[in-house]
Amino acid sequence: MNTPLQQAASRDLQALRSRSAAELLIDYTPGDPALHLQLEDGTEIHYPVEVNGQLPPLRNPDILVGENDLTALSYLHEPAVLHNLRVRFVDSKIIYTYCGIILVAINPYKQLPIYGDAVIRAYSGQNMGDLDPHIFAVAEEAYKQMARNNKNQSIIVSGESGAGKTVSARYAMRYFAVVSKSSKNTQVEDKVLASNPITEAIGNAKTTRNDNSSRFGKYSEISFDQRYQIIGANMRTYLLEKSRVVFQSENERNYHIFYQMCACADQPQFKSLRLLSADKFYYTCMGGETEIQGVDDRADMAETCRTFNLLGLKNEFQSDVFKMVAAILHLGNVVIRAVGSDQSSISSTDSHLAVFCDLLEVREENVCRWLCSRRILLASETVIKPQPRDRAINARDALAKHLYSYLFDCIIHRINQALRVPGKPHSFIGVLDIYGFETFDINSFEQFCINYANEKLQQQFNLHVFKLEQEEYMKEDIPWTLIDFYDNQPVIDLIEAKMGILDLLDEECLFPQGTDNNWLQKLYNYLSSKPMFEKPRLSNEAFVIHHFADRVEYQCRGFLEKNRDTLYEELVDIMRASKFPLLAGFFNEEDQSSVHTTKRVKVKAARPGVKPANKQLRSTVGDKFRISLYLLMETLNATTPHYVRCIKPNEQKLPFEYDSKRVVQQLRACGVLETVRISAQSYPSRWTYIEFYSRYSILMSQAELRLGRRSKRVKQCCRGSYMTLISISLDGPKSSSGQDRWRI
Ligand code: AOV
Ligand code: MG
Repeated sequence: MNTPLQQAASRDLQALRSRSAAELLIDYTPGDPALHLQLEDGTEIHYPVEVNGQLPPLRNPDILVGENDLTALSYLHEPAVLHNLRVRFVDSKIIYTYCGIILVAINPYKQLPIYGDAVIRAYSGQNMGDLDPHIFAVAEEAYKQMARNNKNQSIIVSGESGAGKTVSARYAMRYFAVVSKSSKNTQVEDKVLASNPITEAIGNAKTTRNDNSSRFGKYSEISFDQRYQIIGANMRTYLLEKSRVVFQSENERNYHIFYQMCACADQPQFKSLRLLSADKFYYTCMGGETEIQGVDDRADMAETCRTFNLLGLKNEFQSDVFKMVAAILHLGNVVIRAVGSDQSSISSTDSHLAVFCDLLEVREENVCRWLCSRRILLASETVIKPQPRDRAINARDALAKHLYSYLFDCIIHRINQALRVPGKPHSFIGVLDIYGFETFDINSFEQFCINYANEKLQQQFNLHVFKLEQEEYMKEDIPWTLIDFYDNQPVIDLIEAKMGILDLLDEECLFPQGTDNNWLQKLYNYLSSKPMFEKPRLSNEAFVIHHFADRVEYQCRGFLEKNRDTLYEELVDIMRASKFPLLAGFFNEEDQSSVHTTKRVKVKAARPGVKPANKQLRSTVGDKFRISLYLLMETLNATTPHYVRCIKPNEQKLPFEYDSKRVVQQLRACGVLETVRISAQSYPSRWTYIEFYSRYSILMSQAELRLGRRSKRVKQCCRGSYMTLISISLDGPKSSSGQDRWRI
């Protein structure tokens, strides 16, 4: 129970925190049960120590402010971390800081001159702590550890949407390309780098959070030979946001490639595609603005083509790709009219339908017919049932989404072929760049999957950091008790365990009459008692999950359809009968294993006890995603991980603007503060005797100094000085971060 005094104290502490308490000055009279604190802005605060049982966040000595590793701070707490990052970022324009094993990267929203080849050469061969924190230092560390320990490595980049993950991943890959450049096989590094512009053209789009938001996850394995030179690469992609192909919210765009092509509509090689400007196509104009400030779609198209060529993807393949993209745009413009309340039709003179069928070499009357009706199999006969307009539009959009996602997988497959290494590579470094945790005004199945992926990554990180910490103690024979850490297993269970959200969703999808609302009712019935699940007070159409990063409300509408992701059989048959080999291949069962990376994964990864056998027959999107994440974790756990945490410093994308509230929220969410907490709970200071001696020798007595000069006695000397230090420190061996247990 909180007494009024305790409540007041906690209010004061809140006030301190919100006012950047790292800047507080302290004035303390021994024996007084309260501290009289004065903030840097002059405000005085009365802080009862006994009630809280601990000191408020104490200011670090000036010498430590701006320190390039947060765990080196004497007082490890949220305000100090926040303050230190701000001093570096705002005052010194330094975007990188270490936090133990993590590199914290704050998005500067400004081009910085710190990524040139000369900088890469400066980092090459250096130890991580020797130069300023940098993405290149992390890349170098991974490269060095691969060579030294002969072990595969991973660079795991995370952070919320727009924080800078894709940019960081690109720089890491460029680092490897530059340092491992061999004289004879120079093309391969360029090819590996060329995969980025293509995948971004087809898998990135403008969202309200990021003008170049990745709408798929990517794990790029860069392969090396025995001499640690790049010999190829392989990409694994994760769940592309398909719905974007047919729907974009206000101020958002479809995938860049659509706009790049529309911007080049007048070029001779695109003439036959009969493209219009992007504002004339339904699938590219519904978000409003079709252009992005500072982006030249026409120039980007040239870059896309250049990288296609660099990768050696043939002209015929390129024109097939463009044909498919254009066909999708035309399909979106096919007008479907309502005929009464339960039927629909397409005009036989619909020009877009004609172009669509012409490009894809499919029969126009068939497409026209089977978009607007369905075949129903009865016991003794087959009847054709006309479909109402909304169903016909759904069928059209489902076809567009399938075409695009097959095309996406196929391009990734071709890139992988172009980068394939003959035989098994000696070792690899994987760079993981996935979609960041996101929450919008309306969150649906896509956000649910994205946030689920982020939960899995967070757990991988927690376990790794925790494991490392314990290993460290064992190595030095230090007695330790289990430190508790935030474990997000309950949220993961809520999503993926038996009778969890995905399981119930799959079950509902099995019923032909299943609905989003029935499923939601089941969630309410089975999961309401779980602490991480919540039924919103004001809605019967949504559910809330308490994610590690934030609380997110998901609207249930559309979950079933997106999870089933089915296409009418009749339309599949039409596509399969096409004379256009690329298209026919997409719908040909045998070919799909080469196109669909996720499908191959399915059988291998079946986890006993998690999935009823009958679902093996027809896997849902959620189920495939769960399995692909499981495999990703397996891969990551078999490598040595290196973590980069990207931070978005403000919402407005302003250069070097630091919004403390937003930053602290992300630091908490991405595990930086958790790492700090683990460090603070255990041994906050990790110094060698020599380092301790150099810092505190100024406080030592002449006798101690004489002892210390003989290097063998440094240890003994430090022990003595430590006892002196404790007796003169403010409150003995206790610091605000708990017991100050020096490793001496
Ligand atoms: P994300 O990958 O983390 O978001 P990006 O890497 O696309 O975010 O970064 C967003 C934008 O921030 C970039 O387009 C750049 O304009 C800017 N930016 C990021 N890092 C830097 C840097 N080091 N230097 C200069 N500008 C930078 V998402 O993919 O939306 O989760 O799904
Ligand atoms: Mg990205």
